[in-house]
Amino acid sequence: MLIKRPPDIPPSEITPPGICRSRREFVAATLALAAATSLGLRPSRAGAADGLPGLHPGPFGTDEARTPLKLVTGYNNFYEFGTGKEDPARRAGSLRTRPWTVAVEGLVKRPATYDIDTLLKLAPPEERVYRLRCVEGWSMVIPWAGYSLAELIKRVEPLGSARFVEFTTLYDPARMPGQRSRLLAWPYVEALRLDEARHPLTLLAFGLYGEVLPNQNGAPVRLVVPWKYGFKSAKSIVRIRFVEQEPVTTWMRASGGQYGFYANVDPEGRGQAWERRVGSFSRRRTLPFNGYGDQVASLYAGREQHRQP
Ligand SMILES: Nc1nc2c(c(=O)[nH]1)N[C@H]1C(S)=C(S)[C@@H](COP(=O)(O)O)O[C@H]1N2
Ligand SMILES: [Mo]
Repeated sequence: MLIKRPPDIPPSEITPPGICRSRREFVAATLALAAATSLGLRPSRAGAADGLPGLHPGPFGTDEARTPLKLVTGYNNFYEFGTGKEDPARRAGSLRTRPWTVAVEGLVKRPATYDIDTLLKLAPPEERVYRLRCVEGWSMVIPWAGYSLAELIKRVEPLGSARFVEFTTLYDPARMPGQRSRLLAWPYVEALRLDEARHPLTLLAFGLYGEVLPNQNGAPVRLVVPWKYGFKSAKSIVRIRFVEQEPVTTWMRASGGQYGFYANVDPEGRGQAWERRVGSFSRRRTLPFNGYGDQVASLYAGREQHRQP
């Protein structure tokens, strides 16, 4: 993703650093992590997970090879802990995820502040193997654990005036060293249209590979929106707010039109035709909606995908 926008550079000139990075650099990083992985690969143990009792296989699975756990937890984007891919794994240990509350507020009949352990038990956890694709041109296949955000949405009963849902990450510069720089407008804010948020694919995730989420992957609770670029999947959420107006998200502020509000995975978009699975060397074509078009394309009927508003 982009780092900084000096005032004299228009947003259209900014390329995310991941795209600028040479192939050699990418391969070297992947190799180093893959070497670290060979001993540490753990299969998912559905149902046996500490802290995720009752985890059972959910819908929307894929048979594709899963990205090894060490890569899932060692190659991350979590700018609150730095911009390097290995920074979150090295630095996110300082994040304390208990006690933790998530305020659900705004245009709802039943606003509530949920303790994280109550939120975790709101619905039975499912294991969902999703592809997640970053605008930087890499992707992973990850067995997430959680339940559809729709389960929470129906409990708080949105008012008829609610059209968007905004997700806010923790603001804690003492523990999130990246927030001490003005790289982005902290806290990180992302948002979905209400129908996107309610779509059964949209996952409120508490774990991966059968275990509670590692801090670097957004503990204790994050979003996973698999048909959109990874940046829409906000980590370490403390607030979910239902609003009428389209929220201004962190990446909209930072990069203007390039990573717009809708920002669905779009192979027609600038430099987005190809991707590389982290841990593998071959490139593959990026699919529209990251391959979830059958489920979600109807949400965007009439909207031109490559002209992200
Ligand atoms: N709070 C917060 N959420 C975030 C980010 C971030 O920097 N801060 N990065 C996003 C981006 S660009 C991606 S690709 C995914 C990466 O998720 P992962 O590291 O678990 O694979 O998290 C997204 N969620
Ligand atoms: Mo990303």
